[in-house]
Amino acid sequence: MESIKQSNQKLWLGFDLSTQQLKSIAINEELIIVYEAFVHFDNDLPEFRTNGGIYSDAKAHTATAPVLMWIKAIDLILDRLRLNGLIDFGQVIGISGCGQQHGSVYWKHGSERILMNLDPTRFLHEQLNQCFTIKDSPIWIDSSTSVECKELEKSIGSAHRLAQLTGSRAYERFTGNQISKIIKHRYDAYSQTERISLVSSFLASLFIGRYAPIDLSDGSGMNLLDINRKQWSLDCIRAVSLNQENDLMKKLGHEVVPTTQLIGTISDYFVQRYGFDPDCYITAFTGDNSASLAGMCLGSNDIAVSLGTSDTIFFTLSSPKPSIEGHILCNPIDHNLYMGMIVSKNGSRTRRRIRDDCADSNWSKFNELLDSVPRGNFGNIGFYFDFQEISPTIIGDFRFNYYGNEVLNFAPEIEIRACVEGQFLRLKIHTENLGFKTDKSTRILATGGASTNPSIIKVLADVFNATVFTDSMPNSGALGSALLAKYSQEKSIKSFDEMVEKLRATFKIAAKPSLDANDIYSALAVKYRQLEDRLTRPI
Ligand code: ADP
Ligand code: XUL
Repeated sequence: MESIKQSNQKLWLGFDLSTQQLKSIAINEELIIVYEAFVHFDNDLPEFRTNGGIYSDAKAHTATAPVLMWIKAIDLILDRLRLNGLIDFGQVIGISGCGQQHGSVYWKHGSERILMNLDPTRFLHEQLNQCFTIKDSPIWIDSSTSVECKELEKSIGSAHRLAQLTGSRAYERFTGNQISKIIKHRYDAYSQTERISLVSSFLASLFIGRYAPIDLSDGSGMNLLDINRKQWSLDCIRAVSLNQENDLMKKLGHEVVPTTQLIGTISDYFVQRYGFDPDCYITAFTGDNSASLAGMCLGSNDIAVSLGTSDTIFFTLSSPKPSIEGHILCNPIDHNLYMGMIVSKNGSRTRRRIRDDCADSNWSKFNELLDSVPRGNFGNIGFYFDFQEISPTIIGDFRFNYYGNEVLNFAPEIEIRACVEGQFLRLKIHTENLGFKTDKSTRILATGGASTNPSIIKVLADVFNATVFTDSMPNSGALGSALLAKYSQEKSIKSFDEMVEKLRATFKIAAKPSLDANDIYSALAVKYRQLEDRLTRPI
């Protein structure tokens, strides 16, 4: 990162409102990152008392985050960018952003008027604190809507038909099912709602000073969008709204826009308060994984592995085959393409819990112990699910020895390796189930907090038997958003690929698979599948 202030430079800003923090980066015309800032929710906004940015109730399977915390984070990050004096907001040509997928924000009637008339001398959070009918937004970790999922699948015909239509079978965290639960259990709040935003379109709304449309790529994570016709599916909207489809359609905003669409210029609030140019344009905001697809400059044979709060795998697809496992989303860059995605809820947070339990809360010690056990972990396999996993739908810890017998404990070093190997074996198996085959040319591009950890990355290379590349800048969501902001207005560039060609070369080899990796992990994958089947089999 270069932090030298230059006069006359053009900048593009990207934001990422993720689970644990808000991140922002600025790139210049050469796509060099010239500034970045973070607001970590637990540490920087302790008054909200979140744990990892969320409130969760394991018994009720709910997970939420306070909307006002997200708004305070915007106030804070812009002040940090301004007070540091390194960035001249007047140089910003365009802005885009992304957010954790699936989460929903419920704006009270009259809020758009408030958004349009914000007083630049006051903080956003002071002026917007009465704007939400639901103060704690349901987020992607929530898995409390199993009943609504069954109802939606039944109403559309089957899980498979819903997947054909929307790209995914019904998932608890998908916004349509969350909205359905709110209609049933909090109808008062729902009826006072003027607009429902995704986390991404909520953030965009703050920047344009009115309600922002949902984009096609993040919209694909709602079980409400017809991904073939690229418009809302009336059948799904009717099903989740209990036949009040016109009302819900209005609340969602009728229009769903391509991800690279310009949705307006920056609100006067930011012009007056921070000195943005009134012509600074805003490109539609999207989901964090869609923005990461752009930020990682993914080639057609590549797989991106994001090791953030969730572990997520995604790749570009030209002929999608929606199935009841994994997800198909509209592609954020090229609207003729799609993207495939597999998500595991128990990613970094679970590794951190195992680190705290087994390695004195220290990543170096965690790595030392991980490296001290040979590949394959002597045949021991572990499943660690702090949150109910998406697939398989299991919660809790399960440990099996070489003979496949369940045991209560592992030694710390075995526990650590079992956790990391198990997480990556699950991703590998589920990626294969979606029809993706890794071959010799496959590159794994790793990003997210844990991608900076060499021992974890080595296990990733071994389990997938492919070379892992990382970027020196692991915030691919915010970077992708800044790139999409630039691309959306770039008239002289033929393709996104052409624009980011230089960046692609900056990815560095982080780990190569060992010669024996294929043999070891092919055998272990067979065992893992059998144990997973055993755990999910009804008793
Ligand atoms: P998100 O975008 O989902 O908020 P990040 O991509 O920023 O998440 O990653 C944050 C996670 O990365 C944290 O849960 C943290 O435990 C993990 N992390 C940070 N440093 C390391 C490390 N050296 N080794 C493994 N995991 C790490
Ligand atoms: C994707 C998903 C997560 C969140 C994390 O389906 O649920 O990856 O987007 O921010």
